[in-house]
Amino acid sequence: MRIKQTQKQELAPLIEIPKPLHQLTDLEIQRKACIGKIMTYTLTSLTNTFVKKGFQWLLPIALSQSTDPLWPDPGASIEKRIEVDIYGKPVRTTASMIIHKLVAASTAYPKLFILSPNIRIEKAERAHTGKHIYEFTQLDFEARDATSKDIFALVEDAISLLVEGLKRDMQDELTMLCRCDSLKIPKAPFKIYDRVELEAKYGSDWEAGIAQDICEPVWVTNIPREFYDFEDFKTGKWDNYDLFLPQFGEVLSGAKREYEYKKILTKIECDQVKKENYALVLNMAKEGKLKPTAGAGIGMERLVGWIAGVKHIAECQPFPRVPGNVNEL
Ligand code: ASN
Repeated sequence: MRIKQTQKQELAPLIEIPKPLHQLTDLEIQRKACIGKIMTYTLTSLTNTFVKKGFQWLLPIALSQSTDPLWPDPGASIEKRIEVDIYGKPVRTTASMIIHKLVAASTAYPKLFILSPNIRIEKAERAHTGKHIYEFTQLDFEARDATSKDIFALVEDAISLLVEGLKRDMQDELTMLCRCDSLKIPKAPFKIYDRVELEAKYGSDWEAGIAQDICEPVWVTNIPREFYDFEDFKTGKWDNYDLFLPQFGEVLSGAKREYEYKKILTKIECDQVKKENYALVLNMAKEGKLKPTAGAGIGMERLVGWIAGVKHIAECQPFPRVPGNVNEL
């Protein structure tokens, strides 16, 4: 069963907008430096974990004919999609590298990850939610023949190792950020909720509900959204997942992927997404060259925001990208 999504209204709590670097006081610069060190540690730890587990590190791209449609998506709030012409062809700025991941994981890179800048021009009314920025970085990864369970285990391991390391090696920084005691090493396996049970409990704004109620990371599965996530047409269940963090909500989204031509075509048509933007993936699927994969992307600013206990995730950016706020840098 396919569900038509509509965009959600949001009641945003007023969270102060982080200032650009040149306006910070001495104390604020110290805090910014601590968050920067936590970001460096986090990037090092996660990329080491992926490399050790046999993932290839790919470099990101910024302009492409095909990018993530970000539709239908229960959390969508895209004000503008950036499209420019180069060499007489239209290209879009990267919304996520999901399409590239599917092709790469099906061909030369069976296990891959990319630190990928994603541009999503969120509505300006999201400036004060504390969890939206219009440019962010994902650690986006994909593995051929992996299942959702494999991805859960991989992510749980990576995050537990990271927090364990931070608590061992970054005590001064965590103390300065008042997170030394409150940051706990999450216990694997993380709890798993079905989106249907959360809707029954919290209603349509289940994402905010669960983020407020949890004290540690939890999985949410079965979320109707973009065509590339696997959907069982018989049961209407989606084999996909989000990882939710206290306060910040979704820090990771991913799925087992569709790879069968007919299913992908049906879903693209039903979503009214432009078929011509996904011709390459459709052709590969038609020729049986698209392989079963699973993967996800971790939002680095939200992850570090949770670790550092920030109010607004733009505090984790050297050059804040707050919706509606364009700075010189
Ligand atoms: N990175 C996500 C995934 O792997 C896609 C996204 O960010 N929209 O499913």
